Amino acid sequence: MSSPFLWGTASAAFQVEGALSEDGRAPSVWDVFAARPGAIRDGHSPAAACDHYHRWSEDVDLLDRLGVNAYRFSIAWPRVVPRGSGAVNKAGLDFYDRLVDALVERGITPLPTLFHWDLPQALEDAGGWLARDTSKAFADYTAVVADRLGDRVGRWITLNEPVVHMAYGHAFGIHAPGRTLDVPEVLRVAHHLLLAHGLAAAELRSRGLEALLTNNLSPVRAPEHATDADLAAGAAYDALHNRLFTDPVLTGAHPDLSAFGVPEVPGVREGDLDLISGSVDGIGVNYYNPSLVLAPEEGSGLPFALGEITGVPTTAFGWPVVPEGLTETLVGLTDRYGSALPPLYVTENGCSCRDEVEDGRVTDPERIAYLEGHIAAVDAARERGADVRGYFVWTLTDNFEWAEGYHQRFGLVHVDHATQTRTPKDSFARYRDIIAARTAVP
Ligand code: PNW
Repeated sequence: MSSPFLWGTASAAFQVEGALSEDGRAPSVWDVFAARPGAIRDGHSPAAACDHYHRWSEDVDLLDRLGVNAYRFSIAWPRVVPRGSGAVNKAGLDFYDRLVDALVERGITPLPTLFHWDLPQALEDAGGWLARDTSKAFADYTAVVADRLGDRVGRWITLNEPVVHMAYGHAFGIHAPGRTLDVPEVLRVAHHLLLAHGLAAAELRSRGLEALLTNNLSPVRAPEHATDADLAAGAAYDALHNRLFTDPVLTGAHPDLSAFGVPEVPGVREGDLDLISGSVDGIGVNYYNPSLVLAPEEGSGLPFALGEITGVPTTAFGWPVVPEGLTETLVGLTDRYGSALPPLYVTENGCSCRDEVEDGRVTDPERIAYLEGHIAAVDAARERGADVRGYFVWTLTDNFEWAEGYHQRFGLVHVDHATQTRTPKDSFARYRDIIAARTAVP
């Protein structure tokens, strides 16, 4: 029997858990970054988030009511190995053990992500992703978690969106750890993330487990009447955003990064690319929107500039709504990588809306339209030959949206952050009905 298509929702530890200093958890780079004045919009604090650490059972009940057969969540490295390497914190592992048991009991397949940006601060202090040792520490932490949960969890995501962590966290400084490195050092970070993935995948596979890598992908759009310079900028952006963390794992080579003025990626040692090559049993695709890429202004320091996609609806975040871009992404991967491409999973897709509770109800027609459009886009991609095995809505509950704090509400469930009251939105019922219709036994 082939395994069923996975219908789920996705979340991340730091965005929902709270309880940042409970049961032996140590600070992550996000705890420290969020405390910097000005780092988070309106100074919102991640301390409580959705209090999922205490309310996880209520959240699993919500998943049960939604009727999903899968749930993507992330494991907080600083809960399990508080200093990043060395001593293991049993209480941290126990938390995820209980969560996995509760999911499995309800027939919900757990899909954990091992790194969703919350690096233990102790590792950051020792060099963070600029240090090769961090990759090794990640593999050791992976082994610890896999040994504990591998009897119930068969499929794992190593890293979430390494390109966003690299660019926002290490080049632009708008995400933790808030660094603004120059291009070669940013690419060194990229290599250590890829190496971490490769080493962790080897740990998982040696235990008979599957390793997936989740990337944020955004198809490149050129402006009308594009010049050669615009097209060259588009190719440079595509190499950096879409291929830097995909080509090495599928083809064993880096994309052409010559536009960035770096002859080769720093830190790559003999054997590294062999380890990274072919290290995935699935590719996770997080899709939000396409990117309009233009030639840069003189002296901008980057070989591309980003424009604004007009003529389509936008989300509360200002992101353009373009469902066809998801079809294009999934079919594009299929065409580009051919037989080297493993199964695909849409591991995040969703939108933030201006959601307010009125008389106990949250009406979110924009989210319903967004989800219907993007699920149809997945169908279209499958009809065109893309081997898509699952779809996960970002996200179950409104949560801590990184530098935006609680301002962006991506949830199917509204959260009143003052009281932690959860109220399923209209989109929750719509997604429940879509899943029910599609998983009904004839
Ligand atoms: C993803 N962009 O982040 C993350 O995986 C989630 O943790 C996050 O909550 C979600 O998408 C919504 O933002 C992104 O600017 C951050 O293209 C930035 C971008 C895309 C995704």
